[in-house]
Amino acid sequence: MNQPTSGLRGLPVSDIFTRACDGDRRAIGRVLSIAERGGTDSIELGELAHKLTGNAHVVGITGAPGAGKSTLTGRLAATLAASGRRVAVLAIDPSSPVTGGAILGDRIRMDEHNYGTGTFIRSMATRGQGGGLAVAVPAAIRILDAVGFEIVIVETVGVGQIEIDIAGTADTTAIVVTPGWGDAVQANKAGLLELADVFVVNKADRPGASDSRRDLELMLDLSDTSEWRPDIVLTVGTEGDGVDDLITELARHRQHLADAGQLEARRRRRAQHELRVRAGDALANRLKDALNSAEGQSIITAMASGGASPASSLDRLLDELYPN
Ligand SMILES: Nc1nc2c(ncn2[C@@H]2O[C@H](COP(=O)(O)OP(=O)(O)OP(=O)(O)O)[C@@H](O)[C@H]2O)c(=O)[nH]1
Ligand SMILES: [Mg+2]
Repeated sequence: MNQPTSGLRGLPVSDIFTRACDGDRRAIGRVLSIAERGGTDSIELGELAHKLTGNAHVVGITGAPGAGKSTLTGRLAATLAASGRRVAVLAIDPSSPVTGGAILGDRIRMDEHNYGTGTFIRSMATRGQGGGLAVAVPAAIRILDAVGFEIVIVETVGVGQIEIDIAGTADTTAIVVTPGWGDAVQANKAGLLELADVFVVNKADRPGASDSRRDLELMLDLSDTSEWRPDIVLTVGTEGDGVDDLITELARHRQHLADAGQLEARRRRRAQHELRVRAGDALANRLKDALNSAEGQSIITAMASGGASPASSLDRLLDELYPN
């Protein structure tokens, strides 16, 4: 527990990873930082981790700001941990830099909720180069899976395409709404309803929770639920009411995925999304180099002066990008 950070300093990546697999929290934190930073260490880490993945149940918790996602995630994690499950939480902050107030605020708030001793919590923010969260989140999930967490909960605010993409690549996605018609409608507009495997009406201690349930049932009646009909769970995050029902529902969905052969399909979707983002990064870097090269500059000059057509300039540029 109180192992000094210096205990890891200078250790090869493979040793830190081994310690992480043994449950050393500092080592887990360190391997996540290595993955986030990118570079050669992260490539080595990726080679070690990927072979050990495929066991964790990845649960996305998403919904409007202030819906009670963190409170609920805390309860969920603590309850799972109390029953002996190894749980990790990735709390994604979409906008603020890593040093920003929101991250710190969330972290303190989460600690206050006492996630239980079996829980590992990590906040992540949009930053760095390239694909940012779209690359960093799957990488972190893979590591948490590899080091032996059975359940990885990813909390995102359900606004913005990146967050929605992240939520959509979980094995099981829970959409959190609060009482009142507006929330469900907003969630619908944001494209969140299609992603839902479980609906949570949190703050069910407030008036209107049963109306929200009815609204959601009506929306579900209008959509295709032949494969799976999401259940609607009422919770009071602050009290823990309904959390056991939510756990049951998450497990039921996971079982459905396994029975229907869908676990594989979801993982393929996650891999495809991540590959697309990574490829986009790699190609963009290559293109930048090609345009900055002497040949690239000459292609630009020729096209700008009217000496070469756009199509022939593109051909030349592609030759520069992919010499055969
Ligand atoms: N009355 C009531 N309040 C709740 C409930 N769950 C959470 N809250 C309160 O709602 C507020 C927001 O809760 P958070 O858990 O921070 O919500 P969040 O969705 O994580 O918020 P962001 O991460 O900022 O989007 C806090 O003041 C909570 O105490 C609930 O079931 N009932
Ligand atoms: Mg939160």
